[in-house]
Amino acid sequence: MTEPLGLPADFVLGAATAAYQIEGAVAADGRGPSIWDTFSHTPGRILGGDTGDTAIEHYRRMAADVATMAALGLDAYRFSVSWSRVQPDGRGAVNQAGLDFYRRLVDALLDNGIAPWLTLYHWDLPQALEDAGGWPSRDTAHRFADYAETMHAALGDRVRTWTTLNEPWCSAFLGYGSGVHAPGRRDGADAVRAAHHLMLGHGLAARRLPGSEVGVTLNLYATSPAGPADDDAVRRIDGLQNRFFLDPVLLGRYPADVVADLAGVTDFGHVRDGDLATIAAPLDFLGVNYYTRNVVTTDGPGDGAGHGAPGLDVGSPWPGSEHVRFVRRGLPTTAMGWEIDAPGLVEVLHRVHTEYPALPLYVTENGAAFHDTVAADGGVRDPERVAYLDAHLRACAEAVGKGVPLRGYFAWSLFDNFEWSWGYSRRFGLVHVDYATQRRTVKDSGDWYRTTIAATRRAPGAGDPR
Ligand code: PNW
Repeated sequence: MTEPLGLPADFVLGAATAAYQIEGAVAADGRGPSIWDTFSHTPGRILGGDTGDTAIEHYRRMAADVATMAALGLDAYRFSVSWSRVQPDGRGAVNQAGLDFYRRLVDALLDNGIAPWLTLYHWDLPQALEDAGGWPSRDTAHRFADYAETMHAALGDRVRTWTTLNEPWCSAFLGYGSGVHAPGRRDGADAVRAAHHLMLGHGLAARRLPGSEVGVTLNLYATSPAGPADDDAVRRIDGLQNRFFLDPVLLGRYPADVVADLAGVTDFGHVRDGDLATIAAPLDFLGVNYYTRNVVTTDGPGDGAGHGAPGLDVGSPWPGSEHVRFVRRGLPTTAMGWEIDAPGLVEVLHRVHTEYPALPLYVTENGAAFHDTVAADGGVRDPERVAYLDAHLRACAEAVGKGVPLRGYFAWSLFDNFEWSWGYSRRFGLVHVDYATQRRTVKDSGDWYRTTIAATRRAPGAGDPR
């Protein structure tokens, strides 16, 4: 029997996906194009020329996929809504057929005792809104709030937990700064404006989801100096990656040092009176996505951490701090090249809890890519992923033991899927997908997760239910 990991018995254990990475069916039932359709169809943007046109056909296979979730015993499933399925142009009338898909999904989850965790925005902006200026344009924040209200009117009675944005750092700095993500623009000032309007959209949307549990998900990194002279490098990268979002959302202000670092990039003229109060809307939880630690230097070799797949032409996502290098320490890595550093998760959770107002926390993504294959006996042996998940769930238990109000964990990802600029070349799933046949096979890690969930429920004295 799998050892319980020391997690509280009521700790939420789920898994996550995102619409563009799994749904396919990009032209079905009136869906409009998103920036990821345009981007993935632009030559040179995605490794191998892959697109999300078919992905893992979740749109068509939803019922069977929910059955897989039930077989794993998931408490909760974190998914995102494709905005352009619901509002093909990002504004105006609702496309009922698109909305119905999410209604059916939510009903199927509830029928199986799985809590639906709905993310409104996981990077797939309707193309029509990008054509009107995209996230650097203030109007996009208002369109997002309208869309949030539309979704809430439709599903607010059945979905309790709502996340506005997934990883606004990626949307802003990879989408508009380095260009490694859609829409592939490369301008530091646009990236900073995009970040502001994403957060503004979050704050405007939060107040239009009454009666629900509302949060936002940030991708946070532990950040360490490569050497004794690298405190400034840490300050800069922690500033742009972590504090540039944590401070506005939780404290209602931008970090002054980061604003100063960006002096040559933008004068923040896009920030209006009252915006920061809007952005700091009261929240019910913060979602933390954690994958690795950034080790940084300003006086040694390293890479620019453009975060692109190899061979793709991308810029820097670190405006004003392009001179900082990212260093590898020689630790074991995943297939993304990301060093495995579970203590960094404890560090991040503890830091958020101690430096910001107390708030329930959830790890809304954590996981690892490896090059999994189906063995002759039909199974998928992925002991490295089991070890990764085990170490990070133990880190969660350690954080809980330190008094961090961490309430749950979502593995990234439930299924192998379209890994953005890496296409289908990197597999994060607990469930393997054979892309030629769409056959799903639960990996050893999926079996391990199932037994871990069951053991956590049973564990005597695993913690007092709250
Ligand atoms: C997150 N980076 O993406 C996303 O939320 C998922 O959709 C994605 O599949 C998963 O992590 C694995 O990559 C990230 O370069 C992509 O810093 C890139 C970065 C961080 C997160």
